[in-house]
Amino acid sequence: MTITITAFERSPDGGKGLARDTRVRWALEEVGQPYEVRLVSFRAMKEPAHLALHPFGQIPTYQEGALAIFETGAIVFHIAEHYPGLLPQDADARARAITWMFAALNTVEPPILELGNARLLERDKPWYAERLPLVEDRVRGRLAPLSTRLGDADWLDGPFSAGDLMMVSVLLRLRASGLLDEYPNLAAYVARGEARPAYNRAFDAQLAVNKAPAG
Ligand SMILES: N[C@@H](CCC(=O)N[C@@H](CS)C(=O)NCC(=O)O)C(=O)O
Repeated sequence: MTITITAFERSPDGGKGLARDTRVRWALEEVGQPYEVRLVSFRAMKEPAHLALHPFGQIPTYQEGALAIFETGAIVFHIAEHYPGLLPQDADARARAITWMFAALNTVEPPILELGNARLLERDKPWYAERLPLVEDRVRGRLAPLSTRLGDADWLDGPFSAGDLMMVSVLLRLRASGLLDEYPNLAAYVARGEARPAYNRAFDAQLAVNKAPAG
């Protein structure tokens, strides 16, 4: 069955790979599943046809036969459950890998998004300079324990899993802030993720969309 995902017609990051279709592309590349991409404009994302797929009018979505789902956590979990390569066979190890997916999305990503929003949307506010260090410290509050837990391991719990895919994807959003470099083992962890051939294929595919002449 053909897998179709949606992605921005033009990503606001210009192809840096931070739009969330990259995580889904990466998961599909890791498990070796071909997929098609339907590009959507910001306007189309808010129209009924897309809202039927994604109630919040966002990307990515995922369709496979009669199935239509949204939310990158649910999509990557679905891929990992249905195709081998992203979750261990052992039930306990599998539960721990899933735990890391949730930790990435639910515990680590929120303060990172808050920082991104502050840097992008609040720069002109009179309280920006005063607030920024507070927001950065909330990110450090997640990075420090993550760094301690990772230690000198390559991945969070044994072999690379969907948990690492999600955690690396979330941490990549920090690059512009410089905060990641305060934790050399996390910076190396992210670099290991980025060095995976599947990540590179996913990154190149989204870049090709964003570098294509506007049409
Ligand atoms: N929690 C959602 C977040 C989806 C999301 O924020 N998508 C962004 C692109 S990365 C989007 O569509 N933004 C446009 C908008 O919200 O109007 C997920 O993980 O899929």
